[in-house]
Amino acid sequence: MGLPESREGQQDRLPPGQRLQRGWPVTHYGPVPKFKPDRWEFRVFGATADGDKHCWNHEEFSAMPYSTVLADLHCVTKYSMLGAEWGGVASRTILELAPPAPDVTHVMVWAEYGFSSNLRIADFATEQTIFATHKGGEPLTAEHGFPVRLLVPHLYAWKGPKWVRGIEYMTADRRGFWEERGYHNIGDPWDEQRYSYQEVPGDGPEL
Ligand SMILES: Nc1nc2c(c(=O)[nH]1)N[C@H]1C(S)=C(S)[C@@H](COP(=O)(O)O)O[C@H]1N2
Ligand SMILES: [Mo]
Repeated sequence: MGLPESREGQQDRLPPGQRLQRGWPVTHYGPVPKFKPDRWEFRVFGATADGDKHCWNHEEFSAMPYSTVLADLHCVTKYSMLGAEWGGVASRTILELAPPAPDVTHVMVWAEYGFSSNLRIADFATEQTIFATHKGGEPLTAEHGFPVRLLVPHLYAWKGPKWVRGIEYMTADRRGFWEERGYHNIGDPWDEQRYSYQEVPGDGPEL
């Protein structure tokens, strides 16, 4: 009989050391922030092409072009969720609306309570990278990152902050929250880049 049709082909989409997760667990550090629509804004700052900061309030952000992607989520604690449909604003849309200066190499993604994660600009700019507001056509719930969370499907999921508030364009790399606390600076699940002690020179700034 083999695997049910829906699970066929899923095994080779699982990075090494990961197992399939049924359902959708909640994983994060710290409390779930309360969404305050009148105080919320999405901010692009740092080394922008025009030197200005770009801000959108929640209404403006919600009116941005809406994209969907089918994407996997790999948690470094070894579970993976495959093939969910995520909807929201593509990172490429943000890159077009608020372009980085030519010498930008990295992006820091900032979330509520100062949570952050750093990405190489090329990892940020993939077609699959999305500031998700919806999953499976439904708005995200508070614990999964409402109103906006990032998804970078080709990297471990801590690289996708929930409750995102903006991005900072950087001309040199800097470690984000988990990257300063023992997790790998790049975080490629296919290479099992889980912990910072696995880094080789060039993977990230000195710890
Ligand atoms: N703000 C914030 N975002 C976060 C985290 C966190 O601690 N804080 N944890 C990350 C980790 S480790 C994972 S696996 C995913 C889990 O997303 P989920 O709770 O929607 O499944 O969120 C990521 N985003
Ligand atoms: Mo995770």
